[in-house]
Formats: sequence, structure tokens, C-alpha cells
Amino acid sequence: MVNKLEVAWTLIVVALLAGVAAYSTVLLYHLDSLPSNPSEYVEVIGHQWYWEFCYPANDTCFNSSYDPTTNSVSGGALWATPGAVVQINVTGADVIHSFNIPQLGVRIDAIPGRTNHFAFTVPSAAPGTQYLIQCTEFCGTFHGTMRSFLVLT
Ligand SMILES: [Cu+2]
Repeated sequence: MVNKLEVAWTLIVVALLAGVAAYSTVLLYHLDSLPSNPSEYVEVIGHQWYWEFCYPANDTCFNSSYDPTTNSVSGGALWATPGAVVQINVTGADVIHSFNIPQLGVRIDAIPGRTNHFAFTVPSAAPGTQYLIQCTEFCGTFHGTMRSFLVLT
């Protein structure tokens, strides 16, 4: 014989889980959505062991190499305007890397043969403010020095 209380408990739990699932699905969909008109596009290409940044609007690309002895980058950093909505298109040239700006909650894999897209809003901080970029996927000998900076202009 079915206890009515057990049926009620089960239905309440099913209703709660269905609500959480529906909310999560909608939230995930919106997290993955890209802005229709971002302020800036940047192509990010992971190489062993440096980042290449390309700005299609200016038709320019450069390699950003990190020097751990001086904690600085040569070749250029990733530049962005405070408050801008930046869409990055990320891929890998050789092995899997992961483009990560920990302070901004940006993390997206750089996978050879595939382009991943992500958009984020640059903080409205003072020009010159720097945010560390670090590869977070072990990609070989010098993975630990595969860094760069996002610099506000
Ligand atoms: Cu790496």
C-alpha cells in the first residue's frame, strides 16, 4: 500500500529538482551567449609557450612572451579599453592550452583545430591596470611561464 506522505515527499523533491534543472539550463544558456555587438574582438592563439593576440579590426597580430626574471612581457600585452565588452576567439596552435584571467573569472580552453568563444566586460579601472593572464592547462616544459597581461588603455 502506498503511503500518501511518501508520495507527497517524492513529488516535492521531483518538483524542486525540476525547478533547479530548469533554472540551471536557462542560466547556462545565457552564460554561453555572446554579445551581438561587442566593442572589441581579439583572436587568441596559444603556442608552446606564448600567447599570440590578433586584432582583426587593425589586421595586426603579435606574440606576447613572458620573462619570469623581470615579470614582464615582450612583444606586447592584451590591450583593452575599460568598460569594453571584449569577445575573444580562442584556439591552440600545437597542444591544448587554457586562456585564463583569474581576476576576471575568464577561463577558456585553447584547443588545436577548434575555436572557442567567450565574451567578458573589462572592469572600469584606471588605464594602465594590469591583469595576469596564465595558461592553466599543462602544455609542456615552460607551461609555468606561459603568461601575459591584460592591460587597460
Ligand atoms: Cu600551459
